[in-house]
Amino acid sequence: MSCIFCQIAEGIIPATVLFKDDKVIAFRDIHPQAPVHIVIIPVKHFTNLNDIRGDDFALISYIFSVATDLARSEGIAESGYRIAVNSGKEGGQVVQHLHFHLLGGRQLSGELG
Ligand code: D5M
Repeated sequence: MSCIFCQIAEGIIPATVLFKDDKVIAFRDIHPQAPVHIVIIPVKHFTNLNDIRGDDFALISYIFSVATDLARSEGIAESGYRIAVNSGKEGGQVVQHLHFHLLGGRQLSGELG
């Protein structure tokens, strides 16, 4: 198994895990870009958003519910936060396992590109 995030989901590579169930795992980003920087992934391997079809969109909705719960538990819900997905090469995706970034705890720039 070469996918680093699959290995985190399997517990082979250590991570600071904040949430885990049979569908989703959330852990602290190893190179945080903000005081709160959490990576949220589906346990099932999808390379990026292009792999999401039909029933899988329910899983994306669930990931958003996990993310907003984490924003509350991390204390950034009221001050504000960003949920971002880099999908594909020009989207800036480095790790080829679909993931969502939850960022907050500082004033984020308006610049998305
Ligand atoms: O972002 C990939 C993100 O994954 C990047 O912010 C670093 C993070 N990362 C990479 N390896 C690890 C491990 N082992 N633990 C925690 N976080 C990790 P992308 O959207 O692909 O550019």
